[in-house]
Amino acid sequence: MTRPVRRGWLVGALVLTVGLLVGSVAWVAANGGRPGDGVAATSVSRAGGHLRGTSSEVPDLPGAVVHVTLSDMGGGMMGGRRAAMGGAMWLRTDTSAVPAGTVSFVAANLGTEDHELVVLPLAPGQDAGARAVQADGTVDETGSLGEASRSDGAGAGDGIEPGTSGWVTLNLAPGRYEVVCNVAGHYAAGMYAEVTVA
Ligand SMILES: [Cu+2]
Repeated sequence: MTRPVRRGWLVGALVLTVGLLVGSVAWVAANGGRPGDGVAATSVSRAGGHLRGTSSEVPDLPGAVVHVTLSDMGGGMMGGRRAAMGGAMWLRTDTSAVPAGTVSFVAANLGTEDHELVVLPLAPGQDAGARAVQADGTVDETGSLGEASRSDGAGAGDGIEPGTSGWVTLNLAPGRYEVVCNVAGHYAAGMYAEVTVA
């Protein structure tokens, strides 16, 4: 009476075990079998989603990747007052030099207000941080090579909201570039950094 029941249970357990084994082998084949791709995508999204402290899932971006941190002191003051203080905001890159060609920028906003990333050329002899600030608190974007100003997305948008990332992929010729946040008052408050493309 008990034996057939027990055998049935054993067969069921065996089928389940084999099924799990086949399933995990199939999963490894599907996810671990691609050389490089899956691993790269995972590490990049980790960089965007965890290490950089934002919720955005950053895709696998082509070329050399420059991670940029955008931040501010918070505290709820208006941009104009903060700009007048100077140095209350910052823009940092994890590298100051990349090879020419395809370059992707990932901008993580760790601050308390919207920021953005604009890539501008630097003329020979021109220093980062030395652009004239216009009456509206921005700097001239003439010659811009592109920008990341969208929350959780690529390219231009309405600003990168706090706790999110934006990104952009550009083709850069050798030269010196200045990456800036051109929200009114932010350049004057310290949001710029130099990147050399060689
Ligand atoms: Cu900013």
